[in-house]
Amino acid sequence: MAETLLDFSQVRAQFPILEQTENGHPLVYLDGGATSQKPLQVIEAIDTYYRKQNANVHRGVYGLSERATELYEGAREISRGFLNARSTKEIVFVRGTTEAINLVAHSWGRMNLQAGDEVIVTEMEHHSNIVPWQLLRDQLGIRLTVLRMNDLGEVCMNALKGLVSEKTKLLAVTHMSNALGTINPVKEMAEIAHSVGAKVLVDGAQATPHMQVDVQDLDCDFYALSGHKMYGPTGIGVLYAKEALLEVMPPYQGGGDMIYSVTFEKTEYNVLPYKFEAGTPNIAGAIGLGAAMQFMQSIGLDRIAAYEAELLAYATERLKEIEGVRIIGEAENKGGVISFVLEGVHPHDMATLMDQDGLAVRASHHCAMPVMQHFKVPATIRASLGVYNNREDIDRLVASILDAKEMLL
Ligand code: C6P
Repeated sequence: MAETLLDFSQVRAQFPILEQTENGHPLVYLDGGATSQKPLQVIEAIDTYYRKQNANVHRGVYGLSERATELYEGAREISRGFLNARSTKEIVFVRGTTEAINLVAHSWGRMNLQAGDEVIVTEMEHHSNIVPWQLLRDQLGIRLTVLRMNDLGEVCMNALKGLVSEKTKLLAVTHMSNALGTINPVKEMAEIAHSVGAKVLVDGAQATPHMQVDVQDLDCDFYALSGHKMYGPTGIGVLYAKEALLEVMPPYQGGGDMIYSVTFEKTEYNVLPYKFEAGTPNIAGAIGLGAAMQFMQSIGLDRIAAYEAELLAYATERLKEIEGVRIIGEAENKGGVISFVLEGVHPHDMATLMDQDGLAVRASHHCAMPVMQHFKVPATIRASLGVYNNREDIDRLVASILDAKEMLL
C-alpha cells in the first residue's frame, strides 16, 4: 500500500482544512496543482509571526525588528538549502513563479536580447512562461520558437538539438507540466541549450511540491517556484539565479530596500539579493514558505515522490477502467497530476457535479491553452495529488466520475 511509504495518518492530521465537509461529504481535495492545502506547521509559523514577532526587516535597530530580520533571512537560508543553491545571494524572494519569470524577462531579457535572438519554449508551458516572452518579442523583435511535444505529452531531445543554434539565447522550460504531469528532462535540456551558449530558465511551480530539486545538479541559470503550491502561503515564491547573472542584471523594480544610497543625480543599488527586493517584502510569507520547506523535508522529498508515484499509478489504473475516460498526458516520467476528459461530457459540468460529492478538482484549460489545442479538447478535469491524499480519495474520485457519467450520459 502506498500509505506505508509515509505515516499517512500523521501527515494528514497536519491539515485541519481536510477535516471539514463539502456539500455533506468529507472534503476530498485534489487541486494542489492550483494551490496546496497548508499544514499546521505553516499556519502556526505565520500565526506566531503576527502574534509575537512582527516588525519590518532590515530597518529597525530594536530587538523585535532584528528578530523579524533573522526569521526572514532564516527563510532565505532554508530556501537555499532546499534548492541546494551555492549562496543565499542567489535566492530572491518574489510573489511567485509568474513574478519570477517576469523579473527575468524584464531584467535579464531586456539587457541581453535583441532583434533576431531566439527564446525557445515548449508546447506544454503555462501561460506564465509564454506571455512574458511574447511581450519581449513584440517589444524587441526577438523570435519565440516552440519545441513541440508528442501525443504522450513528451518533448524529444533530438528535436531540441535540431532547434538550437547560435541565435538561441534562452530555453524556458517547465520542470513539470501543470496540465499533463510530464516531468521534463531539464538537466539534459540544459546541456543542449548550454552547448550553443544559451541560458536556461526552469519553471519549477509544479515540480517543487513533488520532488527533490538541486539547481546545481540541473545546472539551470534560473529556477522559479511558488510557495503556495508546495504547502506554503500565497504571495511568496523564489527566483533562484546564478550569482554571476544577478550581479550584472539591472533591478526589476525601484524603491526601498533595493538601494544603497540615493541622490537626485544617482542611485547606488544594494548588494544581492536585495537589489531585486524593492519595498517591504512579504515577511510572513517568507517565514511560512520556510516552514513549508521544512515540513516537506521532515517527511523527506524522496519519500514524497515515491508515495505520490504509487498513488498516481493507482489513480491511472482506476481511471483507465472507466469506459469513455481519456487520460490527457501519458508521459513515461510523470508527477502527481492526472488530467482527463470523459467522452460526451464537458469538464465543467463534470466538476460541478463532483463538487456535490465533496470533491475539489480543477476543470479548465489550466492556463496552458496550447496544451488543450494540441490534444483538441476545450479543457480537462485535473486531479492533482499531495501528501494528504490517499487511495480512498482516488476511490471517491472514481465513484464520483461514475455518478456523473450516469447522470449526464
Ligand atoms: N498553475 C494551476 O492550477 P503562480 O500563479 O505565479 O503561483 O504560478 C504560475 C504557474 C507557472 N507555471 C506553472 C507550471 C504553473 O502550474 C503555474 C500555476 C496553477 O495549474 C494556476 S493556473
